[in-house]
Amino acid sequence: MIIASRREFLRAGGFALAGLGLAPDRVRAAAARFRARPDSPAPLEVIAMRSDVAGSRVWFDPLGLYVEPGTTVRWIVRDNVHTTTAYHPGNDQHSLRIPEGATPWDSGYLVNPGDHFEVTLTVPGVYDYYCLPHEAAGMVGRIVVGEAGGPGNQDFDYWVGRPGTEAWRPVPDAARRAFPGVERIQNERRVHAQEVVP
Ligand SMILES: [Cu+2]
Repeated sequence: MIIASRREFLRAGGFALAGLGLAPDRVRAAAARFRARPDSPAPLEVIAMRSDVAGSRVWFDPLGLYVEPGTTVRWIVRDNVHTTTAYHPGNDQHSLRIPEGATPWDSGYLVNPGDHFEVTLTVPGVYDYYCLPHEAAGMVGRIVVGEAGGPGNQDFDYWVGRPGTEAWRPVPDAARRAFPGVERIQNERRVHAQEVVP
């Protein structure tokens, strides 16, 4: 017995569609959409973007996360207005704290509860990111993808004095204090911000 691969099934489906009189370009478009769906969906992790009612305390939850390479991470607004923005010189001269060769991201402002933004992280290493309006308040997060390594695994000032980094901005003090350690993330997989005791 021959088990047809998805591609063969698709080809057969394409002929069937052509037989129904659909224009060839419509068939190609339909085939492309079908191919774009992965055989098994990428694993998905969700990070909530949080705030207390007064807006005086803001945080990512979890703020530390371990994932396997190829995982899609989705940030979703629960309260207040936020961004998720990678530490990368392309993002307003922030220092580089994602792996070399990884694509930086910037969600832009996510303003309504339920607004969300996704990236799929394939390059192993440590990824640090911040919320644009709340970085100075310590709203930052860290994701470890597979093996820890890269600039995000180094101390915050590793780049100081290196040629080409003159315009880079140092990580604010409150953000430095907020990042969970890489080893802790590897051990616990999900690190949550400390609960506020009223
Ligand atoms: Cu924020």
